[in-house]
Amino acid sequence: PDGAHVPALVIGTGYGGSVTALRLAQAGVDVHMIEMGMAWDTPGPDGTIFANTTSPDYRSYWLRTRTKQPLSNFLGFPIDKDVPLHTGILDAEDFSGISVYQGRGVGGGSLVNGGMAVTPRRENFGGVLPSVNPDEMYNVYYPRANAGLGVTEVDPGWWESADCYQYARVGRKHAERSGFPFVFVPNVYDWDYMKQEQAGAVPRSALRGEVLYGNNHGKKTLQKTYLAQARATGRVAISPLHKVTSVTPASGGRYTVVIEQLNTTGVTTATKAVTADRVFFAAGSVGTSKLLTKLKATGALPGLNGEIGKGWGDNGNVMCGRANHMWDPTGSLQSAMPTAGIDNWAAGGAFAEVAPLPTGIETYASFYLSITKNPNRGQFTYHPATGKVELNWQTAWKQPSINAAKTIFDKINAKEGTIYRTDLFGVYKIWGDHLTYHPLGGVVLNKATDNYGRLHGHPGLYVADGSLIPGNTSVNPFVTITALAERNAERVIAEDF
Ligand code: FAE
Repeated sequence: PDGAHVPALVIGTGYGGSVTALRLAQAGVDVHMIEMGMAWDTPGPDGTIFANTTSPDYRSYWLRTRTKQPLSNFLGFPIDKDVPLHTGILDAEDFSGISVYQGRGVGGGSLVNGGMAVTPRRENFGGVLPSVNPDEMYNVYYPRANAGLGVTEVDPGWWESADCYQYARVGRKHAERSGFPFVFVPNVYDWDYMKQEQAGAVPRSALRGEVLYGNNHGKKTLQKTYLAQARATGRVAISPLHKVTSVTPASGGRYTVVIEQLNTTGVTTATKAVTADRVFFAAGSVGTSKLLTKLKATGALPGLNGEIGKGWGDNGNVMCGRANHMWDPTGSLQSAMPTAGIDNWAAGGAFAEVAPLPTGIETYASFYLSITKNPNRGQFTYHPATGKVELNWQTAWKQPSINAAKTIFDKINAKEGTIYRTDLFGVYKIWGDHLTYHPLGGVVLNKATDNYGRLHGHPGLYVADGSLIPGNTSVNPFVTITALAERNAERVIAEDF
């Protein structure tokens, strides 16, 4: 309520926020989490909490009146459609040269993501978080994060014969015929549940294409892992549909936090101010960067340093599809949870996830999301005339990513005698270079903060999310975000509380 005081306030309920809240609560600290998105705990009129990927509705998008599907076209036809304005689950946030997809709601990105839970290869870690000791990460914090998230591997014997992974087996065959290492990647999906989906014994979720707009069963989101544990301590409260707009110093070393309460059409219905002894920014790379860039530029937090807003990257995301021959069908039943990738990081700077294309029909298409070594970095800046924070990314900055992805797919196409699909992102457009699923950086560790996420210039303010990671993780990012949050929380609790 307005005027309240809390010992620790956490902005955002994604990976960084959930880890921080749990560890603080276990140390005896009362925590209040503020989340701009919805709770996602109540079924809609169709009896399910989340909408299906093939039939987006009012639940699917964050305050848009038309869907913005990552694959905008199929066989040349645009597939987007009108939807009612609603505080839905997937935000396609448009900046000048890029759309940044993010999860909105209690659980953050864990609500909408593919569940791929990948620890970077140790030899690449120096390029991911150069100021962090790899020994402590690989011995302590990566294992702790994987355990907390419920990460497991698919049963390879089942995978070899499951209809829903035919697309992945085709991906393996083509990778191996061109000499690329094909690697299984762990996931947070409940594989026993998926086996029962395949057998027809339970309601389908991953096998109904559920991913982008939420999974009704099977996926271990943060709601089922870290946040469930945090709630069980009795010390963590969560306020959904509340958005933090300002944090300023108050007397006694405390901070005043201004929070807007939203209704489900995004209108502010109340504005509240609370005080907090400590504030943890865990609003995601974009959310935290936007807040801190504005608070620095407007003088609300004058002690922040010149690194705020810098070092933002897209994890080198780029998508493409390939058209297979008729003898390589990828299956009309496709699990929405990916299990594998093609690792050409060392030789070509690309790690390509063999991704599902769960349309429900045979497409003869192989679809890939590549994570690439892209050196380009954007910066957030505040524009006083509009009151908005902008990002200076340019679409052309994806060219290094396209080049890296081509080291894999040009070779596969040459070997197989196949071509790229040109109908998935527009008309005659091969590369999905207009988006990222993996925003990283903007408040980089050991630059804008100390080496444990403490913001410079304002004791008691911390950053705990993907904004700490300088733009690339070489693989899918959430395990690294979780492990870094575990590391930083342990240090901060031991030294500052
Ligand atoms: P995040 O999870 O984004 O949480 C931030 C939270 O803060 C959100 O719930 C926001 O609504 C909330 N928030 C923002 N601003 C405010 C504010 N002002 N006041 C209150 N609340 C606020 O941050 N990663 C993988 O590793 N594997 C995958 O398979 C994978 N697939 C993905 C698929 C899709 C479609 C998308 C969009 C992402 C995917 N990711 C994947 C990325 C992953 O979900 C993302 O890196 C993490 O969720 C980022 O975690 P953070 O804690 O930084």
